[in-house]
Amino acid sequence: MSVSVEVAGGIAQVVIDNPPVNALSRDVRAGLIEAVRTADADPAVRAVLLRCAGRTFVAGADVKEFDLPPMEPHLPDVIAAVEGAGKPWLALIHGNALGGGMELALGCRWRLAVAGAKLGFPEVNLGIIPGAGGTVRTPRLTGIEAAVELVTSGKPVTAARAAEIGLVDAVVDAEDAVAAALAWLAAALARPLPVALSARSVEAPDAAFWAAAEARVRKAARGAAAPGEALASLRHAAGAGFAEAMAFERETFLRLRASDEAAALRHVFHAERAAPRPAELNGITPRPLTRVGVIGGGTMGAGIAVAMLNAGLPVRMVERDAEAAARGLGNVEKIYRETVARGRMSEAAMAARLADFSVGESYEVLGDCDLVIEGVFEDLEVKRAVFARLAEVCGPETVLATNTSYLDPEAIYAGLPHPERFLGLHFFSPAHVMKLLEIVPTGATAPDVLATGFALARLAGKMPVRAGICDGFIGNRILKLMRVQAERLLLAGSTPAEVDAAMRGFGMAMGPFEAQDLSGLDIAAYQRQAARARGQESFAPVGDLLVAAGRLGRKTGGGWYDYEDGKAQPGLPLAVGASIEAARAQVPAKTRARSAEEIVDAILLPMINEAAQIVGEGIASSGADVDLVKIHGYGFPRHRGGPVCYGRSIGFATVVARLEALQAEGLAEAPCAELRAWA
Ligand code: 3H9
Repeated sequence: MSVSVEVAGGIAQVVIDNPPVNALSRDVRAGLIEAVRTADADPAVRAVLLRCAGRTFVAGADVKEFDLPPMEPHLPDVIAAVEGAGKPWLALIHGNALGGGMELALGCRWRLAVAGAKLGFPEVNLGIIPGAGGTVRTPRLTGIEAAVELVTSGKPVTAARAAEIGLVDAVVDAEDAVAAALAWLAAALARPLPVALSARSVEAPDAAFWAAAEARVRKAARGAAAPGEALASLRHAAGAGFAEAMAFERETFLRLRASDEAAALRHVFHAERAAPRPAELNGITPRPLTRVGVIGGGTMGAGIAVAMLNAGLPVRMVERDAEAAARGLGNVEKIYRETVARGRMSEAAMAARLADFSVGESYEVLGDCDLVIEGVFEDLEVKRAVFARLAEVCGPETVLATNTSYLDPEAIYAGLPHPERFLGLHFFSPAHVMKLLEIVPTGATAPDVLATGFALARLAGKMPVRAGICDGFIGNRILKLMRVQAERLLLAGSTPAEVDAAMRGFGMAMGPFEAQDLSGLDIAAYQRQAARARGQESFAPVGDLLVAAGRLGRKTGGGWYDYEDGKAQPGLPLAVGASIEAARAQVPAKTRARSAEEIVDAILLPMINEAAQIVGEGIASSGADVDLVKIHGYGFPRHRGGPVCYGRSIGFATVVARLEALQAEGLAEAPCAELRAWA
């Protein structure tokens, strides 16, 4: 039984026990209805304490049921039964009270949060809105302002904040929380019963409040629909009676549940939970991780060092000389100082992290590290020299990792001893912030070494994705293609501003040209140069001309755009226009104006094709893995589910047909065999 009732001292303790997170599956909902009946029918019961077994209170509706038709009893009815019960209910919240879990707590007359608990409405992260009174009861408890923030952001609040905004009545200590709750309940029963939330009203704010809220929510949503729908439901709830507001919310919830956005976000939800524990590593014990070495203290090395320190792993950094070591220390300290300045860390916490950090020039100190990550300049010979030195000072049990983004890890470690302990760990800049970690085994990497890469990711809160070896692995290979498509569009008549606006309209964090201006055009140019030196083609006729003219992006005051006081200026810079014309003379193409939708197609459909090719070659284990890479490393809009999920939503057969049309225009390659198979 996932819901049990035990009566003692006049209190019925209703306990939900549905591991792993006490989700409100059909069984639990039925059990709660039964518990209401049991408690109401027992004359010995004065009140009910609702709590959960295991590590958390209810984490929400059961996501596994979302692809099935709604099943009775429906959650709104269950919560109505709790709220309307003859005996008053108190919810004791530990761990998380999320979504439907929070709504269930709102059906109770009182709520207590255990210190450390998180409470909120993450529904918008799943492309839906609360469907069991979250948008209706919350404003009746906290007022509309706090409710808008909670429900439209999807971000949970701490127990302390929940008490501040009135979401819970009090916070209790984790130690002996049940006894504390029983004592609190005894005192509460001596006072008048609070009015049920369904019987309360909301103070309706004025139109200016809603206009400001709408603008804020639209901006943060980056094209996702659910946050705006949640706001509309809250607005309705503030103006309408309880029953009407509930009906409006439910109708919106059911409509959104069936939307492409919700399907995409559920896909991401499941992919994110599967990625850190790939089935191929079941039963394989990772090597221990107690101390990490980092070679190189530049932007990448310092970011990796901070990511490791934040994961609780002491770090020894090695640089080539005293001056570089001092710079490495400076870079690490700078990251922490900025974190403290933003109020995200205390001085004491910074000092504690830095106490675990040392930097020097000698490789000998790395002898007792379990893992050493190389983050030096992207040059094969430089990297090979680092690993030759590491192989001398580290025993065979030490895992050695390269953070290369384009070089072949096999070539980096070729001929060095114990190749089974070597792999690629591709972090993304800034490494202490970005979640994505591409884990790149070579043909020789041992399973427990690969498992260590995944264990490290879990420890550091990274999103690990296994990638095979090819130019750019998964993420940069698709990025390169996206840039090619963006330049093809320029030759075919679009402007950088049109391309960027279309891609932002799709939901990308940035357009391809503004992103290059931010990172610096020289970085991609260097990679193109290296690729050409390896005999590969690298198409960037306009980008090459801009780099040759010294237009490297924001840092030189101009790249694809001109900048003044850090702001991109409107209009096509003369130099860019001239470069496009010059490139068109070399690579003739028919020019015409294109709609935003056509631009998005010309960029995204080839990306989907490349993703299919990557899966077909075995470079990625699944389309879902490609999606995680693009979402967590490249600003792909989460609510579109990643390129493969997006392709599935429009239909792979449609993708093939539209790609063939682009191919006929000279704007794309032919659809690959894998994509045709998907179609
Ligand atoms: C909702 O409530 C709608 C209502 O308003 C309306 C209804 C009418 N269902 O994340 P973890 C599984 S929408 C089923 O690794 P953590 C998860 O798949 C819902 N299963 O743990 C995994 O399974 P496995 C709103 C769920 O400690 C295991 O639990 N709620 C659900 O890092 C552990 O998960 C949310 O969106 C679920 N709802 O984090 C909350 N949640 O071990 C989503 C998790 O087999 N959940 N599982 O792979 C979370 O945010 C995190 O899971 C949580 C724990 C913070 C709770």
